[in-house]
Amino acid sequence: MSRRHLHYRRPLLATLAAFAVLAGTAAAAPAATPRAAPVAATPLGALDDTYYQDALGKSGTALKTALHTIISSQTKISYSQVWDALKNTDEDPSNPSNVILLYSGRSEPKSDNGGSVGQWNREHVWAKSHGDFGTATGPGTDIHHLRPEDVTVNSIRGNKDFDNGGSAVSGAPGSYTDSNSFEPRDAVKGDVARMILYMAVRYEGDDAFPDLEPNDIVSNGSAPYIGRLSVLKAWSQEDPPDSFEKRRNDVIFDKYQHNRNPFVDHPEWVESIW
Ligand SMILES: [Ca+2]
Ligand SMILES: [Ca+2]
Repeated sequence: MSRRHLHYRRPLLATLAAFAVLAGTAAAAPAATPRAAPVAATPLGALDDTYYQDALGKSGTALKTALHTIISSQTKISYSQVWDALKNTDEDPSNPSNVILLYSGRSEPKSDNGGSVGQWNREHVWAKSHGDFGTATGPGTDIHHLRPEDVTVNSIRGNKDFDNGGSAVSGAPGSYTDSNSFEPRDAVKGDVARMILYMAVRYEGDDAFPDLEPNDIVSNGSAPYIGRLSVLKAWSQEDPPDSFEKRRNDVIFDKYQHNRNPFVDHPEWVESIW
């Protein structure tokens, strides 16, 4: 029995599933440790046997297609409901009155949301102009890629693609930007990559919204693409999912959208698809 199996009460089915997974090839990632406002983390083995059962054993396009079907089954929330959801998903584990701002890394009172300088607002990590999906219920309200951010820093990131390099960003230590790209601080580089790649799999053009895809350029403008894929893949490797990111995925799954970011659960699927 690996150590992670000692941390959680498991339903019988999940316990049985764990043996199947241990006998198989699934990577046994360490389970997330619930922090503030804990949710019962779902053991990866149980997820593999249930949520991901139609994806296991697949790779490349077949894996992407299977994951698209799985994660497209979801509850959708409105743009106004996003405020309250982010106050839970991005809660500061050291201070339940605050949220952590994605690029700034600052702990900011939950109540200080709004549009004024010094407040936090709703950052679309997949910039909403890339595909021009706006804030109608859909990709523009999908909290898998919506994060609290300082109003001014959010504006500096704007709709830039992601890439390494540039000048230091005031108010976001460790972040850099130039005329056409933005580099987030190291601690969230992988988070950003996995959010972008979630969006690419979730939105395939079979609903009222565009087919979002990563590519390897910057200056994508309003095209439904975000770059640079080679950099995002490196970021995902350099910054694997931590307990904050895993808890966030669990909270979205348990309380809001009831779908998951597969790349938080199985980061190795990034390389399998791209
Ligand atoms: Ca991270
Ligand atoms: Ca897509």
